[in-house]
Amino acid sequence: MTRAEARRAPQDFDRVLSSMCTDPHPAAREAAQRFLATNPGDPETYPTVTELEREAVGMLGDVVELDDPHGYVAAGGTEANLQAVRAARNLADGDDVNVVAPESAHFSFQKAADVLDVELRLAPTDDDHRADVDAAADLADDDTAVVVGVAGTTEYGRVDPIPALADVAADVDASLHVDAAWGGFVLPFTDHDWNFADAPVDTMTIDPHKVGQAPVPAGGFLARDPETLDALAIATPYLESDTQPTLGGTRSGAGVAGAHAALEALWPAGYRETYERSQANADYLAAELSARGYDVVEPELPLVAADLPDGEFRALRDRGWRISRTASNALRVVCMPHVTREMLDAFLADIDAVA
Ligand code: 0PR
Repeated sequence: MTRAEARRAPQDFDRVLSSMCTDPHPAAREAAQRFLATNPGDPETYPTVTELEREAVGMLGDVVELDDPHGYVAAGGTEANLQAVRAARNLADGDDVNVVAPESAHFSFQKAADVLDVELRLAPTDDDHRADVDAAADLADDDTAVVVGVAGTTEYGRVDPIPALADVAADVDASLHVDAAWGGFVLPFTDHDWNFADAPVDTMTIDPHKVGQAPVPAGGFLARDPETLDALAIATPYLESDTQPTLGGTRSGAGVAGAHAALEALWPAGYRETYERSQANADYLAAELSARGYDVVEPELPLVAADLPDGEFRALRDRGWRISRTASNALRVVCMPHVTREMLDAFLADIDAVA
């Protein structure tokens, strides 16, 4: 490769340890390429991709144990979270609504609150980085439109007590949204209570473009009731279809076809295999870091957080490792599908070298 070519080549995943993006499944890559010029935002003109989207939503329903799912393939978790808040706001009585979420909720809820002009009330997390249910209950009131729980937090990979948060929501007649943007493709293979069968969840974010191994952009927005999508629908008079519930107008057919192909190839056996390998890698990294004397947050899902001195963090970045830190400055390593044992051994060898 010439230097000019190298400048235009996407970077590979050899040293990417903190990103929630990953190498797409080959079938998903191929499907995305074929559908690059299609627009699921205009279903009457692009019926093939529209049918793929319907099937993809159906398969997402299988992943989250929802028989008759309503939803669509969004641009990402940010859009899906925003749409969940928007639907809840539109369905709520009164105009002074608020959203109750744990402090660990992704920053997309800040964007949603800002765009939708609703108040975001953040409940503290407990010693193990999970939503504190009593604190959430204290914040919830008659103006609460939606209570949010996270199933697989961005920073620590924790699962909030979803059934207890459902009770908090029910007590104030609010809806319950679960953000499983990252966790949704690993949780089916664990014992956690997180999905539509485990609790009266109203809406969920689950992103094929993260652990789902679909190409970007492919987020997932799912709802139990059709009324949720109705609450988002806007009239589209000059299109052949009458209404549009999505936030985007023209949308990525590549994202839809890629998500469909990834789900078809990997659900459930491929995702299970990925989960088992990633979890084993996370457990291995956590044990190796502990053995070296670092303070490690036990990985409940395939995400390891550990205290690492600033100097070592910077030295590792200088060696090309793509790593990031939590708000409280811990190193976080997300064991995505592309993260192999060999990568982690190379990373540990570099930690030993810079320590
Ligand atoms: N919900 C959760 C739980 C998330 O972790 C994220 C993204 C979102 C929602 C928003 O999803 P979109 O980014 O698809 O809109 N979490 C990652 C993060 O903030 C996003 C990311 C992905 C960051 C790849 C860097 C990166 O290289 O860490």
